[in-house]
Amino acid sequence: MRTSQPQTIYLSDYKVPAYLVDTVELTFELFEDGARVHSTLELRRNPESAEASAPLELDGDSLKLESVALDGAKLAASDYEDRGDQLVIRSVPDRFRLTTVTWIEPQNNTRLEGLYKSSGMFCTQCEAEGFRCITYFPDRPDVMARFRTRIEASKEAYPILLSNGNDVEKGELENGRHFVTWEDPFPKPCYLFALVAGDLVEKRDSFTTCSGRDIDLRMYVEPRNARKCDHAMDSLKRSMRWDEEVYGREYDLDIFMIVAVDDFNMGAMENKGLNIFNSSCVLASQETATDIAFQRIEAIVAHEYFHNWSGNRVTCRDWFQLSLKEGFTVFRDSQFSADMGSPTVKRIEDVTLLRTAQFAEDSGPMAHPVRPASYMEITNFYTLTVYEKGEEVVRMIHTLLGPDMFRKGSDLYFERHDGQAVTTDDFVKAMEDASGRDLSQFRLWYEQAGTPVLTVSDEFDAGPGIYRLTIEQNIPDTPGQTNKKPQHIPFSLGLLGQDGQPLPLQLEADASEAPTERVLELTEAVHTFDFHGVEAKPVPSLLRHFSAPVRVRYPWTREQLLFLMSHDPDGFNRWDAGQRLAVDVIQSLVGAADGSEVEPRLVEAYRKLVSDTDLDQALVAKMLQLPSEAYLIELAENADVPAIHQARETVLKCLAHALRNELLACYQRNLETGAYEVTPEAIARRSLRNTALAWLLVINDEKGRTLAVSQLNQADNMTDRMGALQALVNSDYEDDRRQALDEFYNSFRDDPQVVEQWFSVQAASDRAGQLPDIRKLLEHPAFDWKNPNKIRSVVGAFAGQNLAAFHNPDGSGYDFLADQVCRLDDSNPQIAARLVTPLTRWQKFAPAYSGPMKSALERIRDKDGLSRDVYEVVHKSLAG
Ligand code: B3K
Ligand code: ZN
Repeated sequence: MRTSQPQTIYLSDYKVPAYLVDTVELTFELFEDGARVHSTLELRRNPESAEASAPLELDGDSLKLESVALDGAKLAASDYEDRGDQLVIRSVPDRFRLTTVTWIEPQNNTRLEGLYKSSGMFCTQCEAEGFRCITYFPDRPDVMARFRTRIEASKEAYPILLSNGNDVEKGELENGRHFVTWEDPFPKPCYLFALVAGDLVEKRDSFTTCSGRDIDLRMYVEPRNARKCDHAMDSLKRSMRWDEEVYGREYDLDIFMIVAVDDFNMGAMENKGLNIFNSSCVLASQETATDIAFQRIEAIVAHEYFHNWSGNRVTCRDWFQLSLKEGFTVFRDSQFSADMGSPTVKRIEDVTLLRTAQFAEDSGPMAHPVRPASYMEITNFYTLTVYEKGEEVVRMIHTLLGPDMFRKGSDLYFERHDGQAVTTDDFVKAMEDASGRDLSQFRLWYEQAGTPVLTVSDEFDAGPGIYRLTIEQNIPDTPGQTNKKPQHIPFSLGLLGQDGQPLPLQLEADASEAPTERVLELTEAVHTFDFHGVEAKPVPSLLRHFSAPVRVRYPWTREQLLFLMSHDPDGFNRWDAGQRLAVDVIQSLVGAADGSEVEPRLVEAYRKLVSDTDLDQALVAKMLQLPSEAYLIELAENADVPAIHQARETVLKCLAHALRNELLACYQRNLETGAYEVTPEAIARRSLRNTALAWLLVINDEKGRTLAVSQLNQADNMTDRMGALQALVNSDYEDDRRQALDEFYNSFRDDPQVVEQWFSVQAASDRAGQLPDIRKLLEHPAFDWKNPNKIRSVVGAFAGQNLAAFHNPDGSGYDFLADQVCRLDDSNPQIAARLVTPLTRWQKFAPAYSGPMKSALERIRDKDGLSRDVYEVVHKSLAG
C-alpha cells in the first residue's frame, strides 16, 4: 500500500506565479544512453505576486541534476535544495539568469511523458506536466516564455531535428553529429514545447493565408508511412481555410509541422507549430484506414490546428480551466466536421458519445464539473466532461447568442486575451460583453456537476385551443455537491400537427407570425408555456438538435415515437425518436421469456428505413443502428448486462429474420460502382451495405456468408474489408471466422495501424473475444505492453466494448482487468488509470456484478506503490 496519500490541489488555492520567465534557451545533447539538457532561463520576480521574498521553486521529475549556475556563477550544493520534485533556491535577486544541466533517460521512459523514444525516434509530450521531466522549470501554464532550442544528435540516426517555431541555424559537429536551432517568436507555456529527432521522411505542401502569406506545411513520418499522409495534409489545408472563414483566424508562423509517432498516450498534441500525432490518428490510406478513421483523422487534425488560437495564442491560467481550450476547440472542430459533411449525422455521433459515456461519467463516482474544483492528478481530468460536456456548454452559448453575436464574442475574446493565460470566466465575459447578454446564471454550467433532468408534461385544452407544456428541471447530487441551483438551459422545440405538419408556436394569444421552431430559455425549477391557436393535441418534438446536455423525460407513446420517426423535420429528433422506440422495445424484453414477441411496429418501421431511398442515406445509415449495449446499460438501474445483451440480440435477430429480403436488396443497391471516394454519400453507401451484411450474419444467413467472404477477398478499401471481417467474426461460422482472421493478419502484419484494428475486432466480439481468446491475444507476437494503442485495442476493447464477456457472472473479466491495471501501473500510470474506468461504474450494476467489481477495485487499491493516477480513480470510485 502507498504510505502517503497524494495531495489534493484546489482551484481556490490559485496564486499568481512568484517568478516569471522571459526567455528559455535549451540545448539537448541526444545520445543512446540518455540526454543532457542545458537550460538557461531569464527570470524575474512577478510584480503581481504578493510574496515579495518567496524562494524560487522549480518543478522537476525524474531528473538528475548535474549543475546549477546563477548569473554565470556555479552554485554550491548548499545554495540550493534538490527535493526530487522541486529545485529550491532561497535567495535570488529580482532579475537573474539561471542555468541548469540535467541528465535524463528517454530510452527508459515508459510513461511517455516528457522526452521519450518511440520506434527509434525521440519525441516529447509535455501537456499537462511533462516538461518537468525534461528540465527544472515553473511547470504551470500561466508562465509564458519565448523558447530557443538547439538539438544535437547523430546525423545518421537522427537526420531530422525539430522543435517549435522556425529553424534559424544548423550545422555539423564532430563525431558524425549535427545540430539544428529553432526559435519560437511567440511566448508560450512550457506544456506546448516539443522536440522530435528521428530518421523521418518529409512530405511538403503549402498554404496561402487570407493575407497572402505562404505557409510551409510539412509532415514527418517513418519512411514506410510516406503514402499515408495525403488525407491529413488535405484535412489540414481545409482546417486552415475554415478557421479563416468562420472565425477570422489566420495562421501565425511560417511553418506548420505534423509528426506521426507510434507510441503515444492519447490522440494528438497541439504543440506550437509542431503538432505530434498518434500514428493511428493521422496516417490513412484507402487500403488501411476505414471511413471512420478518415473522419476521425480529419477531425483531430482540425482540432489540433484550431488550438493554435484556442489554446496556444490564448491559453489556460491553470489546469482547472482546461475546458477553456478543450471545450471551445471541440466545439470548433465539430462545427468544422459538420460543415465538411452532414451536420445532422455529426450531431448524432456527438450526442451518442455524450449520452453513452459522458452521462455515465456524470452520474458516477468520478463526476466533476466542466471546471473542476480540485484534483489529485490532472491527467485524470482529460475527461468526457471537460471535453464533450465542455463543448456542449460552448454550443449552448452559441445557441443563446446566435451565430453573429457568438462570432463577435469570439473575436473579442481572441483580441482581448491574445498572449494571455486566462479562465473560463474570461471567455464567458467576452461573450457577455460582445452580446450584451447576461450569462451569470449560465456560468453554473461550469460549476455544477451532474446531468440535469428535465421532466416534461403536457395538456391540451380544446376549448381555447391551448397546448400547455410544463418543464421541471432537477440536477442530481454528485460527489461533494448537493442541492443544486437551476441552470440556464436553451430548450429547442417544435410541435407537429396530426397531419405531420409543423405548427406555428404562438406563445401569446395575439401573436401573428409565429415560428415553427423556438428556443425556450429555462431558468427556473419549473416553467409553463402556453401555445395558442392549436386545434388538436400536437406531438411535441422536444430538445431539437439536442440543444442542451440534459436528459428529457416525457411519457412518449410508441405511436408518438413512430410518428416523429417519419415526420419530424428535425433529422436529429427523427433519429432520436427511433432510438427511444428501440430502447423501449429492448427494455421491455430484458428478462422476458424466450420467444417473446418483438413489437411488430418497430419491425415495420425498420422495414421502411432499410428500403427508404428518399431520405438522406447517411441519416438512414445512422437510424438503422440499434442503441448500443453501453447506452442501454447507462439507461438502466441495477444493470444485468447478460440480460440486456440477450434482449438486444433478440431484437436484432428478429429484425434480421423479418427483413432478410430487404437487407439483401439494400446490400445490392449500395454496391460500389465507381472508384473509391471518401464523400458523405459514398460513406453512407458503405455503411448501409456493411450494416446489411452484419445483420445477415447475425442470423447465420448462407447468402450473407457468401457475400461477406467475397467482399473480404475483393474489397479495395479497409471499410469494406473490415465490414466483412467484423460480420464474419460476429457470426457462428467458426471456420470462416478463423480463416478470415488469419488471412487478414497475414496480409497486414507489417502495418501496426491495421494490426490494431485486427486486435480490436476480436477483443470487442462476444464470439471471438471470450477471456481465453483475450489472453491469447496478449501473447501474440504483435502485442506490445509498451504501446498504448495495442493495450487499448485488446484490453480497452474487451472491457469497454465486449460487455457481455467482460461482465461474465463469474467475475473473471473484472479480475483480468485488475491484473492488467496493476501490471501497467508501474510502467504507464496514465494508461493504467484510463483502463480502470469500466470498474469505476460498479454501483450501476446488479449486486451479482457490483460486488465482484468492487472487490477488483479493492485489489488494485491494495497494490504496493500505487501511482497517484490510479490511486485517485480507485479511491474516489470506492468512496463514491
Ligand atoms: N491537448 C492534448 C491532450 C493532452 C493530454 C495530456 N494528458 C490533445 C488535445 O486535446 O488536443
Ligand atoms: Zn484539445
